[in-house]
Amino acid sequence: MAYENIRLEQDGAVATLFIDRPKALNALNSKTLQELEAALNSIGTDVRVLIVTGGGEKAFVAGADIAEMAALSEAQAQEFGALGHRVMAKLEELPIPTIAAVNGFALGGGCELALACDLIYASEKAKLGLPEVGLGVIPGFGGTQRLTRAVGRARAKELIFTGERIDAAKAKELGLVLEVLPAEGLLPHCREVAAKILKNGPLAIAKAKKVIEAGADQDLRVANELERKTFGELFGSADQREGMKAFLEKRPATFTGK
Ligand code: CO8
Repeated sequence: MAYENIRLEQDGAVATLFIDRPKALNALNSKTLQELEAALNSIGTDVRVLIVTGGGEKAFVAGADIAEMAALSEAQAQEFGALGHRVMAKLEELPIPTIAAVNGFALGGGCELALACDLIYASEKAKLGLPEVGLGVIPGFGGTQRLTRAVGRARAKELIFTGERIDAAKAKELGLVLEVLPAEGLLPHCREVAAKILKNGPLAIAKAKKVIEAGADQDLRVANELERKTFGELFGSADQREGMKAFLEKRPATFTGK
């Protein structure tokens, strides 16, 4: 499918989604969010890792589109927020690992897009932040919740109340970003991580992601029960039989995701 503001490329089992509207620093307007929703819905079972990054040199995503938002009525803002939340939830709930390659500004909705990914790597040029209060609003695509879960309440409050932009090194110190890479090394690093993931059982990875996400907001006993049940269920899978057989036969496993 042809998109105007995004690009979805696939190389084997790894897809890369570019938010590609560099003239507006990849700001998320309704059209871009709708295209993102369509692209995420179109991802087939042959894709086993998704990398999300920004087109152009400067930005991952510089936020929701302020020019579009400025004139929204309250009802329209509710709709716009719901669309953004749908996209972030869809991304978060994909049954495959998602990697944000933060190649520049990741502000407001851009930071929230990265936060909806499983892993965040950043280039040395990256700047992250949630500056919404400076515009008289609050983060509206999940930032108040996902940032808080990622870095804790006090740090999230500090970043949200000050609206301060932090560099990649600071973001790593806070645990928001996993690694900081030179700009030219960012996508290759994400692809290396993807290659490591691809060696493992896809069904096991999907289940691990689900258990981590579903368990995170639960009481530890309930969450551990979810793990116990899911662990047992995997013994009904072809991947479990193949993974363990391959180990015993001292050969690499050939997983089918079933
Ligand atoms: N929206 C629209 N256009 C943008 C945005 C944006 N978020 N960011 C940059 N642009 C545009 C600029 O207007 C400019 O356009 P033009 O060339 O036509 O004037 C172009 O991109 C280049 O930007 P700059 O000239 O400003 O580039 P600089 O290098 O000088 O500055 C910055 C880069 C620091 C990133 C600066 O552009 C900036 O501060 N951008 C806005 C950052 C921001 O505040 N983001 C948060 C937006 S609010 C948000 O994301 C809320 C999410 C939830 C919404 C929920 C709704 C219900």
